[in-house]
This record gives sequence, C-alpha cells and structure tokens, in this order.
Amino acid sequence: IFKAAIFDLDGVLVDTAKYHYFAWKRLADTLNITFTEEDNERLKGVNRMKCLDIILEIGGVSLGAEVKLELAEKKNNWYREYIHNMDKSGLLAGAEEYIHKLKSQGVLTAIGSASKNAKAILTRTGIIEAFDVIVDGNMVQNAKPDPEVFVKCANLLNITSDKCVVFEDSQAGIAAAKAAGMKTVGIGSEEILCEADFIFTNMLEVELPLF
Ligand code: B16
Ligand code: MG
Repeated sequence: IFKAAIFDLDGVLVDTAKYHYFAWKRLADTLNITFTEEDNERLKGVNRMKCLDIILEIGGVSLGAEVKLELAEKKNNWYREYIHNMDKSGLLAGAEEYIHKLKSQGVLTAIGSASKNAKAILTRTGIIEAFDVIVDGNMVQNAKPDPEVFVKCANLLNITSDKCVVFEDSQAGIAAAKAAGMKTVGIGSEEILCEADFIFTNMLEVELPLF
C-alpha cells in the first residue's frame, strides 16, 4: 500500500542533533541567554534562521537582520567543525540496515531534511547513494511544520502523498508530515512524539506493517 519511506536526517539517521545543540548553546552563551536542552526540543526540525529567532525570543533579545545572519553563520561554522570528522560511526543504530531492507522490498526512499548541510552529512556517512530523492534546506522556502519539504519529496518521487511514510524525530516534522497527508513514524520519546501514528525509541526497534 505505501510506496515510499521519507526520512528526516538529523536525529533519525544520524546522531547530529547533539552537535546542533552544542553549537546553539555556545552561541546562546556568548549572548548571555540561558538555553536548556528542553528549550532545544523546539529547535529540532526547524530551519537555521527560525532556530535563532527562537533563541533570541527566549532571551528577550531583538536584533537586526544583518547581525542575525552573522550569528547564524557563526553557529553553522561551529556546527561544521563538530561534524567535520563524522563518518559511518555517526549513523544511528539500525538506520542503514532498515533502509537497505526497504530497498530490497522495492520501497522508494527519500530524505526530507531542513538542513542545508544534509548532503555533506550523507556523503560523509556513506549513505547518499541509498536515496532515490533528496530534499534539503537549500530546496525549500518554508520550514517544518510547513509540509513543503515532504510534498516536494512526493512530487520528485512521482507519487501521491498518501503513499508516503515519514520518519521524524521532531514535533515540527511530525506536524509537517501530517499536514502533507502522510503516515507518520516518530523516532524517539513517546512523550514528545505523541502525535505520530507509530512511535519507536530508535531505528533498531522499527517494525512496521505498512510496506
Ligand atoms: P542547518 P532535520 C534540521 O535537520 C535539524 O533538526 C534542526 O535542528 C536544524 O536547525 C535544521 O536541520 C537546519 O540545519 O543549520 O544544518 O541548515 O532534522 O530536518 O534533518
Ligand atoms: Mg530531525
């Protein structure tokens, strides 16, 4: 019934969520803004500029567009330093095996990520060839929870949204997939991902009757 699996990248296939957090925390510290791991949940799946806006809002700080661009670039440079030495070991357990299992069943595979660094990460971890379609932060105008990123995946795969299953670790991502009319699988904690159709702690646990 379902023809395609669309994977979010950060937090589903690769262990990069912590590096995003470290880099944002480092930036928040320089601005004297208290930024906790709990606050960080709001940043997951959300594009870079919107993440910065959330942090500034938490700190009650208002800045001009030019300064904000500089800060976002600073964060990205730190983030890229952190992921510079990433290799296959950066893949989350079970992710690569699950993708290959689906492919052997003839299921189409796609990446639907908010990250502008997605292709670099997919290359470094050696899984870029496993996807029929890759849609990343460079290809969309509207950030999750807007459905644009996932709708674009379906369009490029040449199938309708109701044939797609989305794997996500973020609230914004689950909301985006639902808005696209897709089946949703939450990877992570049940508390955070309660809106998803299915929830698994990690990719190793995934067992779905959908494909
Ligand atoms: P970048 P995903 C998202 O990736 C992250 O979850 C989010 O925390 C990050 O801010 C966003 O990418 C943008 O990333 O700064 O690398 O362009 O989870 O949608 O794969
Ligand atoms: Mg994610």
